[in-house]
Amino acid sequence: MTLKLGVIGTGAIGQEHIRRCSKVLQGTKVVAVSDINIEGAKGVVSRLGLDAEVYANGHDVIQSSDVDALIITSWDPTHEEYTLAAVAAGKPVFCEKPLALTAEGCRRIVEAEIAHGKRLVQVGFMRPYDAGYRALKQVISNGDIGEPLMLHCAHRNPTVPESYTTDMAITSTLIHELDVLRWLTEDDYKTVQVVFPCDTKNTHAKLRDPQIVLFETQKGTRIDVEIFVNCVYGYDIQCEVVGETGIARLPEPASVQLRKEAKLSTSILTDWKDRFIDAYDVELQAFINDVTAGQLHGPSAWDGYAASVAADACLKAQESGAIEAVELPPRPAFYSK
Ligand code: NAI
Ligand code: ISE
Repeated sequence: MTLKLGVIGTGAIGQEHIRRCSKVLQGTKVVAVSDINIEGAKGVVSRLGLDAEVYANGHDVIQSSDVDALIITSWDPTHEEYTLAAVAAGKPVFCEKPLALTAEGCRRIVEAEIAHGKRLVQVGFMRPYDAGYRALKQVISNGDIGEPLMLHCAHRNPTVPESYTTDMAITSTLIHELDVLRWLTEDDYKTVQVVFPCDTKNTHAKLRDPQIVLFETQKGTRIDVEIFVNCVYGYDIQCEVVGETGIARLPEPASVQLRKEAKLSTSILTDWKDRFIDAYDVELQAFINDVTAGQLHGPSAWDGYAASVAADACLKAQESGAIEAVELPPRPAFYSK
């Protein structure tokens, strides 16, 4: 069976996902796309040589009888509306992060999915599919470093556009850590505080950069995450877990070591597309296989909601400067693993 996909949003990651679903992955093809920039969408279809219908309105893609499942890669504020429409149409949907802009928005999706009676939603949290994070989790769950006591993490982008604002450091960037660190430690957040070092001179008027986010988890682990989105030097994701008997670090991406001109060096990636290129392939192949087999297993609407509950507390902490509670209700049996 070939799963026929409709993709809404043909910008940076939309083009990447269309390419991988059309040229790399098995058992699927892209039959419909849409973007508010319709000329851009037509250009993508033509450049990739696809036989896909181009629609002016994303809802027409969802309703198309030719489309079996959806991929949503439009801007963050559009995710809730399109995901709810896909669930209402009874179609499986892979929605890029964040699932919605607020926990309340995610909750509406959770409730719609539960009312439908079967999982339809996978959130585009790709890091649990990354070989490095998987190896790190294995070390922790083997007990190789004892109980995790502290995590030191960093999420650095070389630069962001002027449209990127202080809150987006949480809702668009930290949201990856909010998901992957829950998954890694099998724990939930209890409190959060956000502190602002001196701003870099490379930031913009509407962005405090860098930021440090400090968590205490339910089990008492302390986590610090540096978010630095105008770090200039590269795209750099760090995660160090300090346990009772040792320290485990997320592996660096493979890169040739150079000995030259009295220097020992390795390159640092500069683009998120390259850093997690394999993880994106694996997450989407898993979505395609699971939809075809009739049962989703990847990051759920509940995971999207849990990350957004923490994100809302981070936003409050950005404003207050205080330690804020993260209050995640119990997970419904519908999402039990
Ligand atoms: P982008 O700005 O390059 O592309 C977004 C596209 O959505 C644009 O072409 C825009 O015209 C279109 N769009 C906006 N509103 C729309 C609407 N109502 N209907 C249809 N199309 C609409 O942005 P980018 O970087 O591709 O990000 C897209 C989404 O993917 C964002 O939600 C972002 O958070 C997420 N993302 C996830 C990444 C990951 O690592 N998982 C990496 C980059 C982005
Ligand atoms: C972007 O939307 C992503 O998801 C990237 O993975 C992240 O590094 C970046 O900060 C976000 O803006």
